[in-house]
Amino acid sequence: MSFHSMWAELLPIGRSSASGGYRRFAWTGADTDCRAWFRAQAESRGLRYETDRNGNQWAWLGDPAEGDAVVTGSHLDSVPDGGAFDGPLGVVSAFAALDELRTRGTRFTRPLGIVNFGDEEGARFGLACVGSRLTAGQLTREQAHRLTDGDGITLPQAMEAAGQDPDSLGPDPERLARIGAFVELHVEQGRALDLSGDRVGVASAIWPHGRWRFDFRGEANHAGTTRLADRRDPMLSYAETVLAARREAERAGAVATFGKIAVEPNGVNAIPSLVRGWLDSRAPEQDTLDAVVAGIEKAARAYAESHGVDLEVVRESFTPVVEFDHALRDELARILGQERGHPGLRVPVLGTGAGHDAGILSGSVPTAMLFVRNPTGVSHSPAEFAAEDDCVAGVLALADVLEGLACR
Ligand code: HGY
Ligand code: MN
Ligand code: MN
Repeated sequence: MSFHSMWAELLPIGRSSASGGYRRFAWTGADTDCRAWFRAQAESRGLRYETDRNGNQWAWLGDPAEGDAVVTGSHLDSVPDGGAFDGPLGVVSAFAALDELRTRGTRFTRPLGIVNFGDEEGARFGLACVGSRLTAGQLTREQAHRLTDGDGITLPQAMEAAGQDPDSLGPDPERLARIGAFVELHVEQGRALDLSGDRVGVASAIWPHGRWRFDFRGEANHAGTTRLADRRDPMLSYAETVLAARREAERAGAVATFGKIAVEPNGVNAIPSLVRGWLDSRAPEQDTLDAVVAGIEKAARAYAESHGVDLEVVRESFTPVVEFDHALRDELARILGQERGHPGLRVPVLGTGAGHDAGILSGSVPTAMLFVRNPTGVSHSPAEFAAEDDCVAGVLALADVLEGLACR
């Protein structure tokens, strides 16, 4: 099983010595190193390698022009100080599953593709799933060109610096038309499998979710000499809004997180002029999510007004609810049950609040996901973990699924 050696090779790339977490942000040096790793894995297996117009990487066994390809893969980029498994587990498992099928002597009757979608986490430019959204036509070149990182570097500038042409960005319907099924394996970002005692599960749906930027503008002033009554302090409105977000989410059975903040001028002895906070909110249903975000915004406006602060709210990223293809979902469950000699084996089918490239592609291509057990459920953290025997079980499950789909 090649999983262990590939994993060991990829592990050090983009890892922060301070936190032990990863900083594999789009179009940075760490991303370039991950991309070089992907290309080396593809070419060492004699696969046809290509980078598409949106910077996604593809490795092909057979000719995709034949159509009805089975594709698997995920992403290699991370959130700030993210874990080792979110994304990379799906890419490493894809190559390891191919190796397993070659060991079995499997004959493929459909083209097989392995993909690394670029910039899934949106950690640098703020929008999730940039590579897959562009390919699926859910993000235009013009919108992508407007993306800017925290240092004021635009996406085109970052892409050019990494040797990728930003003017080629755009929808790729021809590529998607050649895909008959996309299956993404991913570490579970929750504990459902740990609680059920299963190593692998099949995804049912992804909650609707989005990102909103709250800009609280007040009046910069001296922290030591300005009377409290004379202040227009945006930090107060921000703080009250963070607590309101928690209340609204709890009340609705949703989740809401202010995990990122930017303060100007960000001085210890200066009342801020601007406090910019980013809200991530998700809920099982669309109307619940709408109500939660509306409730948070309403509270924020009341707080801002009470402090003489201006507020602008901008929706920066949004993904509607994803119901994975039922036929493909059930086919995966059948294959996984049958392969284990128990046709009636109940394979866990679970929903998730985490977004994925598979969710973006599900509007264009029959799509499914496999989850691998995460004993703590922790993700987007250096503590993210999956046991090696569970990872190997995931590889074998993916191999069974690919064999069932691509070797009819
Ligand atoms: O935010 C998410 O759910 C995913 O990790 N991009
Ligand atoms: Mn993630
Ligand atoms: Mn992910």
